[in-house]
Amino acid sequence: MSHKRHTPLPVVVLISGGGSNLQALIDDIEDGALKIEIRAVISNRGDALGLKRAEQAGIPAIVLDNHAFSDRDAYEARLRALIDRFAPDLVVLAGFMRILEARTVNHYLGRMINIHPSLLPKFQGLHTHARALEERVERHGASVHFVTPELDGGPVILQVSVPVHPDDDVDRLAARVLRWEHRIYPLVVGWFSEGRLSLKAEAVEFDGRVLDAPLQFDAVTGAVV
Ligand code: NHR
Ligand code: GAR
Repeated sequence: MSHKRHTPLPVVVLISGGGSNLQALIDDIEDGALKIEIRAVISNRGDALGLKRAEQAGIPAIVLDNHAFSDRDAYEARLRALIDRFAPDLVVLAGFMRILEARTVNHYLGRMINIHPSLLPKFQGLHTHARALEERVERHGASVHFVTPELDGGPVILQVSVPVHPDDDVDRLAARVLRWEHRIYPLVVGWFSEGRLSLKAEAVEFDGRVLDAPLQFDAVTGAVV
C-alpha cells in the first residue's frame, strides 16, 4: 500500500566523479518532477565534478577522502556518522567507486540503492563497458539495484538495455548507456519516494508485488514493462 508523503524524502547522494546521474536528479527536482530533498552530496574524491554540481544547486557538498584514513573501518565509521547527520531515508550511490563493507551496507539495508553500468547479473564489478565489448554481447545497459553486502549482487529494481554497435569503443558505448541511466535513476528514486518500492528478503517489492524479475525500461517507448 503506498502512502502519500507530505514532506520531500530526505536523500544523501554519494559520488566519486562526474556526477551526471546526480545532475539528472537535481534537474528533476528543479522541474518539480521529483519530490525529494538532497540534503548532502558526499564524495570520496576532492576533484569530483559532481561537487560543483551540488554547490551550484545549493546542496552541501562534502569531501571525505578515503586516502586520509589508515584503514577501511575507520573511514567507513566516519562515512556512516557523516551520512547519518543528515538523517536520510534513502542513500543513493551515483558513480561511487568504493566498495562498502557489510557493516555499512547493512546499516542502510533497504534504503541504499546503486546504479551499475551493466545488465546485472552480467558484468559485476569494474570496467563493464570494456568487458561487454570484449565479449561481443549484442546488448548492454544499466541496472538500478538495492545495495547488499554482495558487490553488485543486490536485487535489481529496473534495467534499461541498449544495442552494442559493431564499431563501438568504450566511450561511445558508455555514453549510450549513461544517457539512459539519467532516465531510469530518477524514475526509481521517485518510486522509492512514493513508498512504492521496498526490499523484501532478497527481492524487490513494487506496488505491493514481489518481483520475480527486474522491471525493464523500454528505451524506444519509454514504457516500463
Ligand atoms: N558496496 C557493497 N557492499 N555492495 C555493492 O553492491 C556496492 C558497494 C559499493 C559500491 C557500486 C559498484 C558499481 O556500481 C557499489 C556497489 C566500486 C567497485 C570497486 O571495485 C566495484 C563496484 C562498485 C563500485 N572499487 C575499488 C575498491 O577497492 C576501487 C576502485 C577505484 O577507486 O577506482 O573499493 O560498479
Ligand atoms: C555511471 O555510468 C555509473 O553507472 C557508473 O559510473 C558512472 C558515473 O557517472 N558507476 C560505476 O561504475 C560504479 N562503480 P556520473 O558520475 O556522471 O553519474
